[in-house]
Amino acid sequence: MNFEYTEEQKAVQAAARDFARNELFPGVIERDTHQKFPAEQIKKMGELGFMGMMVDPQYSGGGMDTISYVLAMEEISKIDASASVCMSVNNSLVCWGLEEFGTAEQKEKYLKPLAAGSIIGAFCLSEPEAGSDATSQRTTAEDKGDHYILNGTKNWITNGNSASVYIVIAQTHPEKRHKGINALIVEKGMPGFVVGKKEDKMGIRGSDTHSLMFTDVKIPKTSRIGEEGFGFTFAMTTLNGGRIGIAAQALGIACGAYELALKYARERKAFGKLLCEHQAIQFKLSEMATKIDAARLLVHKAAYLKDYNKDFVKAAAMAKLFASQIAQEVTTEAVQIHGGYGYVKEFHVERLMRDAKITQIYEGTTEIQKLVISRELIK
Ligand code: COS
Repeated sequence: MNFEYTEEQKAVQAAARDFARNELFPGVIERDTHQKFPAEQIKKMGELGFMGMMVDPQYSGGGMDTISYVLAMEEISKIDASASVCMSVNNSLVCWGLEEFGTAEQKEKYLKPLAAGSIIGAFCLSEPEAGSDATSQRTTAEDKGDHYILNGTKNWITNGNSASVYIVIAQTHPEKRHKGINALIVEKGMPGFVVGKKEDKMGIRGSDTHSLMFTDVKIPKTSRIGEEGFGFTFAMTTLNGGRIGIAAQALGIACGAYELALKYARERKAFGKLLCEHQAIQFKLSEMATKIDAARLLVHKAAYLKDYNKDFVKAAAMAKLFASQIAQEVTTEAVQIHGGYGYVKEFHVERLMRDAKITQIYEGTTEIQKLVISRELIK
């Protein structure tokens, strides 16, 4: 076993760290307060190759491995989880899904600009009545011969307004249940496609989360991903990989909060000595650091399995389950170590604590991860 990163992986990690500190850190509180999408920063992330990291260079991607991707995700998430969720969705749901299952034309038309970061993508599975219960899709894609007519509503869509390309999951043959579902590529501006209200969220407030409405949107069959009825398997398979990105995000949020707490504990005095000289604080820091290391091992194991084309479904679900749980615990302790300062915005840890919660909900709740893991255990 080798726990060392390659020179290339270290370079990616350092580049992501520098970018996060220099470009994302300034303004992160303001963007959170005013729910401002980091559009300029995401554009720069595209130019630096962070939006299509694992995509083959022939489609304008970085051709990097999943370890490099999770290292970058961790660094960006330490500073700005709103930027990192945009990055995660674009990389591991939209680009990966298109590269793996798209046609040559779809890759040329959509994957290239998405991987280059010149446009952003969105992945649209959740509905008002279908979150965890993803087979119960109410959005319909009626088969009209050479095209589909799309009708329905999608909810809580990351990059909802800022995206140009949307992968929309919809039901074509309800009697076939999940085998009647299709994944369709929808472009912003298509007649009948309306971006709905922006959600006012507890955390990741800089990210752009919207509902989407489709009324008689005409989608050519050439925009379907995979064979007729492949849509649900497409969504599940894509989410398996997406969970590695969100696990890395949770890890980064935890680590960002821990680093701030450690710095604070080294500087602030109470009862005549530094906080870090008090055993109560030392024990907290020890537990936080141990949890972070354990989460990182799970995240990297899942990434490693994916890179070596081994079955990573259980590993990805375990990584997301654990990393999102410790993100909650570590960020809460980071606020505690900061005391009153931790409860105000300028010390950053309260934001990280709010941001951590979503990692237990999106791309499969904690309960769904347990379901996925247990199915893998007993199958
Ligand atoms: N990877 C690949 N395929 C999977 C899968 C996975 N993790 N989980 C299920 N599938 C496949 C099954 O193999 C089955 O296909 P076949 O009939 O061809 O074998 C199909 O999907 C339906 O599975 P199942 O019958 O188990 O469906 P259920 O409704 O019982 O459960 C769960 C499906 C709960 C696993 C699924 O709905 C799910 O993952 N929900 C969470 C969705 C999610 O993450 N939502 C967040 C929104 S995106 S931010």
